[in-house]
Amino acid sequence: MTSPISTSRHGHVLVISSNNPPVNALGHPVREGLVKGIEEADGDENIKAVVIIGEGATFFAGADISEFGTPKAFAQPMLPQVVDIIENCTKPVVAAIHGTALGGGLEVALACHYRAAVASAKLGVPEVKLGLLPGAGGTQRLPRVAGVEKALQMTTSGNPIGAQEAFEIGLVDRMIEGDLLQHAVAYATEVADIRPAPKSSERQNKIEEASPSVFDDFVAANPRVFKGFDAPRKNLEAVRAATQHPYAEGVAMERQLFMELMSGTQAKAQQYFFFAERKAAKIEGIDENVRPREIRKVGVIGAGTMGGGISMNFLSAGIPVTIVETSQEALDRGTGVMLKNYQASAKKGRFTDEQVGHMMGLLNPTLDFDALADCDLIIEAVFEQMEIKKDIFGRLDKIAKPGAILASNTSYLNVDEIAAATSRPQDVVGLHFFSPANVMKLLEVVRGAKTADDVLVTAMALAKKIKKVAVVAGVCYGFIGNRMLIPRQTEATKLLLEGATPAQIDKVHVDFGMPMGPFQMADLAGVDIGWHRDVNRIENIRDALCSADRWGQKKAAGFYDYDEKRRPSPSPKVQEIIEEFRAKAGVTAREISDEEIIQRTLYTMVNEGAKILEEGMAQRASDIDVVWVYGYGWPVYRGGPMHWADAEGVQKIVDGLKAAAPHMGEDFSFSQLLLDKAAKGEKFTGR
Ligand code: 3H9
Repeated sequence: MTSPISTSRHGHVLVISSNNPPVNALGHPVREGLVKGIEEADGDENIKAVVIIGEGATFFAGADISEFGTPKAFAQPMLPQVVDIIENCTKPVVAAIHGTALGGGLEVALACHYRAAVASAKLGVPEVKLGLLPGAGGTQRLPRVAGVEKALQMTTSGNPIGAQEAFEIGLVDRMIEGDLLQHAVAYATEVADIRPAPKSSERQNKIEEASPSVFDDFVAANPRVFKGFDAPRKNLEAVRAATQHPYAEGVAMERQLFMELMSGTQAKAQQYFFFAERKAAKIEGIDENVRPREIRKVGVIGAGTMGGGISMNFLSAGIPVTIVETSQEALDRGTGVMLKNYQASAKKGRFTDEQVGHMMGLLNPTLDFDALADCDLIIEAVFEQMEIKKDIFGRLDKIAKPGAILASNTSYLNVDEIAAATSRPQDVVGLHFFSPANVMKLLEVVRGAKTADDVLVTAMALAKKIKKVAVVAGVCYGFIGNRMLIPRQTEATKLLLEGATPAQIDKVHVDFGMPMGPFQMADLAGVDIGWHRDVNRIENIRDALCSADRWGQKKAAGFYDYDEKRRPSPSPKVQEIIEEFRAKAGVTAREISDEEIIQRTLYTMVNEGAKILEEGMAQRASDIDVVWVYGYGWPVYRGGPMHWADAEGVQKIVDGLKAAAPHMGEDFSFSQLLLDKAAKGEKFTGR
């Protein structure tokens, strides 16, 4: 097999190039080739300096994650050795960075004596997002070069910084304009005679400058970074080791902490999720030659919270949007909210005022439905009622240009029925955005029975362009995410009658790692969603809350009472309502264990996920996990409901459901797939 690493001579400079598409990951052949390249430079007296550069889109984007957990990860030379060999090269080595220098890639760059980068390059250590820490000297070299506080930020957040910022803090030594290779060779020639070549591992000044309280201050200022996750804390410990121990000891401690993380369940879940997210973009059964339709202009119907948020995604990506409303007042309110949201982001430094002006300039607000005629994609985001949606799609059918994609943002309704209101069901698709639509990363792409392949391919490509993570779902009530909420909500509400409190149930969910529990979520979203005041029936606790004006946070009263700062407290009134219903149903309250809450609210979700799979409503189990992590805040360190079920043991889920089944009655039925997996000892997600 030919090596991905090649060398070439440019005068007295040896250029070591890596060609390992798509991201120049540092798999075994790359590591081996890098060492050979350095040996070639060391052994040749005509060579005075070295440049390491990546071909294609990027410098090294990190270790090869697909090697983790396989013997290849341990094949010699391993990355910690490679970086030491680079740093100990007898000739100065320049890293020539474009694209991304991430993780092991930045560690390679840190081992080089000089770093040159083009302005568009990004540098970072995203290992924490994989449940890890930089394990090839990164936690020891980065604070020495970039400073302790910056190293803490970078390692615990995993977010990269731009080359200009890296230059300002000394992580990049030279900014390059024009041809990277040519300038890097010139730079290497310039520094060829400087001895000793500067070694990151020997720098001490930034370590000595650091305030002794930097670690405590950082933890106090960033409590959310550490909540639930193992890796941020260990990243911090490794950086702390750099400030307290000589380099070699620090590296040994880094290794120890790295191995601890690598053998834990969180790293497994987070690495699984990295690939799950990328797999979600792939649509089964569609020829890879199918090309997306061109989307130059988008139409949005409805300027409410959803319509406005959806529009912002396209404006932010530079795509013009025509937004249609039925009254000037609603239109003005909607565009006003969009502007306010952009201005709030500008205040946080995410946009300049000029960019905000440009994005709002791409918006065409109008009351004229016919103005949608020249749009390539039209997204309906109006009231969730089938008759209204059908009417809109019927009208769209008459005015939309041929080939335009007609999308509904429905969260529950039947996309095939909506499509049947047109003469072109092949152009109709569901695009289910999550609220707030300008923030939430998830997009469920609902594939109707007749949706054309190129419409789906367009939706997936567009999702990437507007920085969403898209998952394909089939047509069923609630698609993937909301469908799985139904058993959770049903059982949570029944548990109230049986003796649990909203606070107890929510606490179990928050302790599990969810951002909020079912009742906190109901209060936030609005207890009154789907409740009709005019139908004056009080059949359940929710109806009773609504008719008592307890609609959730917006009324300062829902399942909880809220003070003026929106802080919740248990509500005696709600307790009264629960007890009334309990008495009516002739139920005697009993002690509910946290275990039972998990069985009835989380295990039932897994069971519903299995039904979704067996009905073919999701392409793969990992897609369900992507929906729940990005749409509902399932803790990524547990991988998503299906990966979590695998980690718990599918048999344990089945046993728990069997134990809880007498309380669940007719609301519950087993997924055959779940039972089969348990019987065969199989997993849903394979890892
Ligand atoms: C590390 O370095 C540990 C060390 O500290 C210590 C070791 C001792 N490996 O995301 P994309 C694949 S940990 C293997 O769609 P983009 C990816 O699966 C590593 N494969 O592209 C996909 O495959 P497919 C630290 C990788 O342009 C394809 O490449 N580094 C890796 O949107 C394209 O990926 C990271 O965590 C990898 N490292 O974004 C960086 N990276 O086509 C992880 C990507 O079959 N990577 N693939 O689906 C990224 O953040 C993004 O991929 C990147 C490009 C920003 C680079």
